[in-house]
Amino acid sequence: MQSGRKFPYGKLIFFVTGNIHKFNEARRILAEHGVSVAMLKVKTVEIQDNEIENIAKMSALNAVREVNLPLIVEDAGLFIEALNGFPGPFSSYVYRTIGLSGILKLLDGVENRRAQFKSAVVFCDPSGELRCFVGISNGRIAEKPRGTSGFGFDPIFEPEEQPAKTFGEMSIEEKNLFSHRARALKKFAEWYRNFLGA
Ligand code: ITT
Repeated sequence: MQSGRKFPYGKLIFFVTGNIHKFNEARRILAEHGVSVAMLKVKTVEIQDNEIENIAKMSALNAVREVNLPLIVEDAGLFIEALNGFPGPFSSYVYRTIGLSGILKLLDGVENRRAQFKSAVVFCDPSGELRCFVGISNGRIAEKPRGTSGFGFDPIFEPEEQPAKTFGEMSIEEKNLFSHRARALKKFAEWYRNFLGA
């Protein structure tokens, strides 16, 4: 094992996010894979890029520079096929501005409602290790919002594995069975346990 890989925290990772819903989803999925997680709020400037992987990488590098701890950052977005991938990397801004009703209006009368949630989880540590794990959830945009669980676009996204329900109608455990974030975090956890010599 190389030096710098043995952290005094065991299989603990810091998750830099301001989104408690993301953190709660991550806590459960990572626990299932033997990794503990602590939420860390670090004020970093989020760059704009067409690729969420690049946004997450820059945020992770900046955060490590600030706190000098092994950490993960996640960037996620909703990519709607009929809108050529919009809102994609601008999902957070679009959610805050036009919201669910704005997206539904853009899709009014549109037959193709295929969409994809994508998550990029980036690990970075003070030794300079940088890894990116991507997870995808395919599904469709519902005609109307349903459910009050979760956050963001959850009430209008029906995953293809469980099309009768939106993410907004699911518990965290159920959403984690199909979600982009859970898939990316599972890949991260498997790699991280190995990295730490589990
Ligand atoms: P961070 O502090 O981790 O950056 P954030 O909420 O700003 O939290 P993102 O920058 O990754 O997160 O923004 C992605 C946006 O995409 C988010 O605000 C939601 O509107 C939407 N989104 C991402 N993942 C989602 C999910 O699992 N369910 C619903 N909406 C999601």
